Amino acid sequence: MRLRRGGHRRTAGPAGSVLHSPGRQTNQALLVALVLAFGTGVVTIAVGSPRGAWIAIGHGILGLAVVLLVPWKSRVVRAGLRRPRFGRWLSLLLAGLAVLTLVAGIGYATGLLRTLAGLTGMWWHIGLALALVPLVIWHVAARGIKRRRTDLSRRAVLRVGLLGASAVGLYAALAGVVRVLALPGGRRRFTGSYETGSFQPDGYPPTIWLFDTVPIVDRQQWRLTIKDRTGSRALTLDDVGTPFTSRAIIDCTSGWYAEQDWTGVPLSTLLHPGPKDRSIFVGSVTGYWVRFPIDDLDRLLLATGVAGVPLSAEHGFPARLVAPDRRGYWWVKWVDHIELQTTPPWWQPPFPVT
Ligand SMILES: Nc1nc2c(c(=O)[nH]1)N[C@H]1C(S)=C(S)[C@@H](COP(=O)(O)O)O[C@H]1N2
Ligand SMILES: [Mo]
Repeated sequence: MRLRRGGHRRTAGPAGSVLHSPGRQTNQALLVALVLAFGTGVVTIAVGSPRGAWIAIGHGILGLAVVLLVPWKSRVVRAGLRRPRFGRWLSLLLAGLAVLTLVAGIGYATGLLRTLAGLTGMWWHIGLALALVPLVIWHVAARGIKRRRTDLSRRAVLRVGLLGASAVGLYAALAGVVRVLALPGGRRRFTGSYETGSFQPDGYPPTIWLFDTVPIVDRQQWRLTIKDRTGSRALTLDDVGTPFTSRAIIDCTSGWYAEQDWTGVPLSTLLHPGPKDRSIFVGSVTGYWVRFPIDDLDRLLLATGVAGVPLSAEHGFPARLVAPDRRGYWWVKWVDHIELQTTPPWWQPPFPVT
């Protein structure tokens, strides 16, 4: 017979109930909180406009619910460690990484851990969370969680409510501490990002999503290929047109944002949509690309300069996209082709893959 979590329910947990298995309930609550924290975390990465702020707040509350479950889970873990089992070290690794993920998340949110080993606390938080995914899947598959009818008892619902309310309370208390102690965390944007190098052409960090390298683009050789209702044409940098200035915030997933005055041309002056066009494909010299809904045409800018000077190579010379209210990974650098397409805007991976 395989031992499952439910197997050692006789170890009394803090709830001290004989009727229920505190271990099993702790495990179930923890799994649900972890899955929801992960889901809201992924969505928070994509949130760029204040309408999505509640997702980031929800992510914080769910993370704190996980924190609140730590004392309960450590009892379960201690009981489990008494019997030698296969995968014990993997489980301990999982526990260690989970704690570090929480430390990095809370450290970055409060401002107590802005950077570590040259990488932002947010970067660590995301990296550790991704490393946890296979471990959690293995752990649940190997140990299992038995479901029982009592799982949805009134008592269980009460406990979940209590946990939720405590997590909200802890979130509010933490926000209060950050404010009273004037910690840097109080100055974050709703996305969780910190201000870095606004209004300076080189004050904000050049950032690569995953695997790109900075291309050195020759000004004379560079062409912007445009495809729209009127056909296809190639523009030189001079053809791109009269600069126009627009103030917008670039906000990167790695946890920084910068407000800048961008100079460039509105995409709507470069492209002429046909009646069936549904998306705007923007591609880089490097192969990096994203697809916008056609309705974004009026908001996008093809920038050639920032803070009064031409873009540097790292920041996208000769031309990069400015996509207000969208996170940094939409702001394609080293743009060399833009096409209006009938393809639906959702026809792309949820995040760029290069
Ligand atoms: N071609 C290309 N464009 C890109 C990226 C990339 O890796 N390749 N990274 C994106 C990400 S994740 C961000 S946050 C911004 C960063 O812009 P910056 O380097 O000017 O700060 O560029 C975006 N544009
Ligand atoms: Mo980014």
